[in-house]
Amino acid sequence: MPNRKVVTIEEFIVKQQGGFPNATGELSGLLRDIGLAAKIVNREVNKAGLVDILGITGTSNSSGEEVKKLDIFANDQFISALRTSGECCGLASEESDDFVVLESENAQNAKYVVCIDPLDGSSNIDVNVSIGTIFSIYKRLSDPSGDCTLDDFLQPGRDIVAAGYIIYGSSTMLVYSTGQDVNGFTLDPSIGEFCLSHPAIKVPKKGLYYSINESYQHRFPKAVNDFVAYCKCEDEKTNRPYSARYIGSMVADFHRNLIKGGIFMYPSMRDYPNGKLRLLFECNPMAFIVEHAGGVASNGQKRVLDIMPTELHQRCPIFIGSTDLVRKAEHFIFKNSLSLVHEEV
Ligand code: AFP
Repeated sequence: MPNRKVVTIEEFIVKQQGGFPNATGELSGLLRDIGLAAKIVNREVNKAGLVDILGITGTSNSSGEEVKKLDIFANDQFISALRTSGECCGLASEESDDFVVLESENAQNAKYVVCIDPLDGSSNIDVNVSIGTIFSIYKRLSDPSGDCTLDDFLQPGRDIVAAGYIIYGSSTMLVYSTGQDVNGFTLDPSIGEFCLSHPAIKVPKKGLYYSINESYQHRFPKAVNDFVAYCKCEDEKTNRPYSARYIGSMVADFHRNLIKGGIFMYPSMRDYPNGKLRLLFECNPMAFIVEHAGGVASNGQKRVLDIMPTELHQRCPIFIGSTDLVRKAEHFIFKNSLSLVHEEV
């Protein structure tokens, strides 16, 4: 067996930083702190069935959804890691209505803000299905002598400095990009380190999986149903039908499609014109990752990373993954909008 040198995430971050002579090490420190908090959350996720951390707190998050204890634990861990890190002056979490100004002495003058979904897919916790954490880092726009402001968080995704996710699955992985390659690190529990396992991930241009919650079929726009019907159609030349895979944890569905090729969709629906997923906490970070892996993220009409956010908990329809599949979905949407115009004439 080839004896490959193990590269830990710490070593990798330091090495990457070496490529930027003007780097101050703040971003590297921030990424290391996120990695550390992820290890602590992973430890609790792994023993979720054993300790009294599993269960519902009885409260709801800002989107009115049930909050589980582990969500709160993860939220607290990431806030506390970022508060002590000194590289981040504020954080917006999917679990909180408003952003948090980190007021510790360390955090003063820090130049970054972080958006985080501390535990995505939490309805899967109780049943031992993969869940994840999603994060993105932006440079603050406000004057560093004062507190961070809402505008620091309401930046388009194209201005993300680094983004990534942690998947707590059959193994735990941290995948991130600082705007170059996308690299994946698997947690080796025997040494407690994330080790480089998936260097320079590239999403296959064509994919064989489609992921959508088809139970909402009657609420989807016609174009989405037409595209799903296309995915199911027999066609030898394009390897159809594509296989349906839907876990209900965006991180897990996205991760599979990133590695194997496929499309994940959460479209607009009747009564939910912007779908369910949040632009800042779920769509933008994943769009940043997929683009740097050679894929595409669209809201059906335009690039997700070009959407200008107007509020923290804004939602956004999403079609994300392999380029050919996302472009095909966009084509169905475009075609349908044309036929609607014709019908109106
Ligand atoms: P929860 O965190 O409430 O389980 O939501 C997970 C999620 O935001 C995303 O990870 C899934 O892809 C999506 O919602 C699943 O939503 P549906 O249950 O409506 O399909």
